[in-house]
Amino acid sequence: MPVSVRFGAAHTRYRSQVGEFELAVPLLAGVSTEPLWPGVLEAEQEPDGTLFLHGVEGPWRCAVLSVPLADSVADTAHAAYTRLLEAFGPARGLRIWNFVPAINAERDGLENYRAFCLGRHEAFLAHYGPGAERYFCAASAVGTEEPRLCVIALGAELPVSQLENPFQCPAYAYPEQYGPRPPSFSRASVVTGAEPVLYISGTSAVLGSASIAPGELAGQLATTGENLHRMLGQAERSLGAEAFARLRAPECRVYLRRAEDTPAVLAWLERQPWHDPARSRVVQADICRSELLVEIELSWPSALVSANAASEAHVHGCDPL
Ligand code: 3EB
Repeated sequence: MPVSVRFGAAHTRYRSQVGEFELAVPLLAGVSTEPLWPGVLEAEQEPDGTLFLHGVEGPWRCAVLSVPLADSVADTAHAAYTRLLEAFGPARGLRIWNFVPAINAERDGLENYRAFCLGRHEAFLAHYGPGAERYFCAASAVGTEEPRLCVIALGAELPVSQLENPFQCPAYAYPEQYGPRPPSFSRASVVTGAEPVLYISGTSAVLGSASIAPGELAGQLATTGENLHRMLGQAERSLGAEAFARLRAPECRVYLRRAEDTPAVLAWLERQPWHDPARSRVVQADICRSELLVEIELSWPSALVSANAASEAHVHGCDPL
């Protein structure tokens, strides 16, 4: 059974009978679910409260870890990423969604997001060694009220291209003022093919490495829109104009710090050329930098979420569409 993410649950849980991974992230507007995975995910509930889901469909990989917070967010992130990277083996990262507990709160003088970045970065370095940034993929990192770190990861045993935004400093090269270790992600990941897969990372009002229009929604939406536009341009270059033109409307997820900004965001979304209300949701989550109010991601998982349908068609002797 295909698996979707569902927003608006009271706490994190996997409902295998309906194929839904529920997140305790409030839904503010739009569609409550989003397709994640074409097939079955095996679920393991461990004695310490860890929930581990994993699946393989052809070249595609999925691993989900929801872990109770250990002594430090850095250690929790390090352990979770070490496990995920091991689970993926030779598969490349394609898209990682992170939900970090109390993301802007400080513990022992370090903001939880920065502690998360520290643990994540050390785990990537330990796994891949120098040059690990070539393995960073599209990602997002936002807050959650639950005292659990949740990491949802997709990978592929295929060539995955990682794209950057020429108007943004690569996150792995952010200066130290943003934390002791930089964020480990690329601005977009692409798998080319008859049906391409494309994930544009959580995108915010960041130019170079600086936050634009701190605390001001309209200004942040304008810059975020420009960054998304540039990433669409990068994706078009990577896929080629023809394949890019054939992409259907993307899944859109908006993370919003303040619920009261929902009407303004919905009005803005309606003006975006890529916007499809049937594939769009706005959720409440704190953003990794405390001055940021909004983060927006676009996903074209089509080949991935239809992989099962295609392989079933194959088994029954008809050509996949
Ligand atoms: C930024 O551009 C905004 O730490 O994985 C966006 C996407 C952001 C992913 C992450 C952080 C992450 O730096 C924040």
